[in-house]
Amino acid sequence: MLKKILIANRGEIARRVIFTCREMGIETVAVYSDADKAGIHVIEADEAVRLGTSEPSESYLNIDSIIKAAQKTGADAIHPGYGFLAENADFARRCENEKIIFIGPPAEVIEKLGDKTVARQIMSKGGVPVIPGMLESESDFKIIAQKASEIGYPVLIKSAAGGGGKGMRVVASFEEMEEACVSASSEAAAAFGSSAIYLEKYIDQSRHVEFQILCDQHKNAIHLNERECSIQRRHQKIIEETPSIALTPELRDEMGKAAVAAAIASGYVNAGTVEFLLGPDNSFYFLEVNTRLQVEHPITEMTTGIDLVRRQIMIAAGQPMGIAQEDVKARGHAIECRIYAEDPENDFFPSPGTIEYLKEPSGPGIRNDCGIYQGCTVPMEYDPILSKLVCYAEDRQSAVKKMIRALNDYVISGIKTPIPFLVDILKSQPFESGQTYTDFINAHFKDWKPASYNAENPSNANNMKNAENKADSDIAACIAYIADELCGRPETKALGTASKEAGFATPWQTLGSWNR
Ligand code: MV4
Repeated sequence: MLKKILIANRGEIARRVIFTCREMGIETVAVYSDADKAGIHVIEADEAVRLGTSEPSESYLNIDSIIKAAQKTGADAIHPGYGFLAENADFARRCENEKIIFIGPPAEVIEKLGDKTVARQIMSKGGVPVIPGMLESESDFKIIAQKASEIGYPVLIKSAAGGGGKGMRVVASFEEMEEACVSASSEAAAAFGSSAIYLEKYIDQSRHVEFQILCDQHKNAIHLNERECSIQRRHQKIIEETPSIALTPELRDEMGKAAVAAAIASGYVNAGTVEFLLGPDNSFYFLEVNTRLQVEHPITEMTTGIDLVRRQIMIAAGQPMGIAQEDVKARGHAIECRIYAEDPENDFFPSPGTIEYLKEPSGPGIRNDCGIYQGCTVPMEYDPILSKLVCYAEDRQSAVKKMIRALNDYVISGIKTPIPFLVDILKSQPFESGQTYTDFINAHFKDWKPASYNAENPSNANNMKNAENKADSDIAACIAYIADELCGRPETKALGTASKEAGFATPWQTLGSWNR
């Protein structure tokens, strides 16, 4: 078994990996940038190594510094988390060359699947349904237009290097084709350093349904059912759930088999995700493989009872799977809400700053994968995810109710969060009835504003989760005021005077050196 793992990441995902390592008796090494010297992962890990200044290129993206940190601390493996270097084939290859185990697929697999046209070729050969379109990239718009007229408009131009919606253009007619190709390839070049584009038939009214896969080094491959991730904003997922309301047991079985076929066709090893587009007629098509542990993996852990990080580590250590497909049994319903440091009232603009007060929700079936603590600072340099709130219950309706309750119990002050926006989505009729298509936010929540708004004190109004009417918001304002008096928010009054007079200590007094 592995003895020591370096975690090449930060925030909630680094902490998530540390927890499992601790349970497995594996030592952990955190790496950090200057912005993160008091980061949660530095506090939680057994050891911590400074990488460099706050810029990602000097820290979490710096391959040399991370390899050096692993060598210095004697780590035998690196867990990349998600984002940063997680899907960087050069990094995985460098680990292989330095005899450090990369907890993820082989570099060659990351590379192949990272090229969307190569991935389409592999899947097409492996019998996995792909969206009608081109299997190779093309720079001549006339050839692309030729293909478009064969498959029929509307079509979608995609970046071969891409993913995440960048360099993507829906084209409705021949007239729009040239301009769409030019702008898509220049956007792709700027975002991914490659202008390569290709064509697919555009599938309207579709859902994003992805399957979790696990593959060991001994050619065993299984799937752990799906996650429905259709609720996205600008290609950023915000709410994920499992099971998908759109799948029958038969369709789940069929798509699961296609996901396993995708794993086998690509020579996949470790945990991965096979993304499908599910059409309104229940036809499904391969989209891409994400060669990493995903942000939304906890909902699969909740319904299957399988710790995916533990499985990743066991697979990386060479152990056989030990789970047969028939042993995977999902129960109940799980939902995840992503809590970002962003302002839903101001076009989701980033909202970095200091967490002045934090109260996490709790109770049966609630899991909060949280990367912040009271008094910490949320830096502006990185992905602004604060935590992932996950609720598990017997069925979808109970899980939704639990999530609304948990969001209402969640207090984060000092920065803006989308909690009121999330509550409104979960309470909405289109969500309740499962109309979770990829255009959900645009169709139902484009110009969202909070239901009630306290013009006299907008910053307090932001933290009122239950403000359904003026009376509620007034009560919430009073509570927030009293809470401020008791906890002594530094910008409102001297630290904790009221409670000192009353004869008890506040968190701000007891935090000591943690109170930065
Ligand atoms: C599509 C599509 C419709 N037709 N491909 C967006 C990101 C990238 N991973 C694939 N995406 C899409 N590909 C065809 N042929 C619609 C989308 C899409 C989408 C997919 C998943 C989740 C949200 C989305 C939002 C808009 C468009």
